[in-house]
Amino acid sequence: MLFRSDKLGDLVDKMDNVKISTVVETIEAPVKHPLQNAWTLWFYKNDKSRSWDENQKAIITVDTVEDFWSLYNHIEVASKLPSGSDYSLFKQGIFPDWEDKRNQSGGRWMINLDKRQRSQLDDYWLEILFFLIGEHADQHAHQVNGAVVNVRAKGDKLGVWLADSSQPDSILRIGKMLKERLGIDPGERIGFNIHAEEKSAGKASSSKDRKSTRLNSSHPIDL
Ligand code: MGP
Repeated sequence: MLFRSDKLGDLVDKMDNVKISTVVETIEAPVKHPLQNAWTLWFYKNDKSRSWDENQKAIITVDTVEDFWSLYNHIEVASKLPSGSDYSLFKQGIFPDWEDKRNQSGGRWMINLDKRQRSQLDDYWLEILFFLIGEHADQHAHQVNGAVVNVRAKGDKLGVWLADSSQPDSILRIGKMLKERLGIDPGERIGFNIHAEEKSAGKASSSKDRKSTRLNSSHPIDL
């Protein structure tokens, strides 16, 4: 009898353990919703003692909706970053510079904000992040490599980086989508800059000269 009740006791213990471990498993492995691509967040710290590339730091790569939100909720919003900082979100494996082999033939749509538009910066950036991770460029989504927000005292900038600047149709389509999503007035113009041109202009001239070069010739497409 004693033997039997011991056995029963063991069984009850075992079943209790089974229940507990099943519950723990359910809590530990909630279903996450995968993104079509994995995306890496980069932070650029404006440290004058380092080179531009050295100032780029990869923070984390996310590949689910839940991990994206957890990341977004844990980091400072762009408008609160020190001036001179950038956030970049790029497909995993792409360095956020003109030189990366997946960027070098591409360009970027630039949205330049007036100093007084600082209050809109975080909404614009979040909308762009949705555009990226939600693959909202549809059949042109393969063109979208990433996006950058430049926090600057002179006026913040948002750039959406595309892979191939020789595809005017998809560049225009993406530009139109961006204007619509951000609610940019159709009468307001945004410009597309080709990376290779920006890079060579940067090497050949001062910052002041570079601006006029861009305005005069490096906007093959304006919207
Ligand atoms: P920026 O950070 O894009 O704009 O470029 P900012 O700070 O508003 O300056 P402005 O010149 O547009 O008025 C600042 C500088 O960073 C550039 O002139 C380059 O020297 C360097 N830089 C920027 N980008 C995006 C790159 C890049 O992709 N590769 C390299 N090597 N340097 C870059």
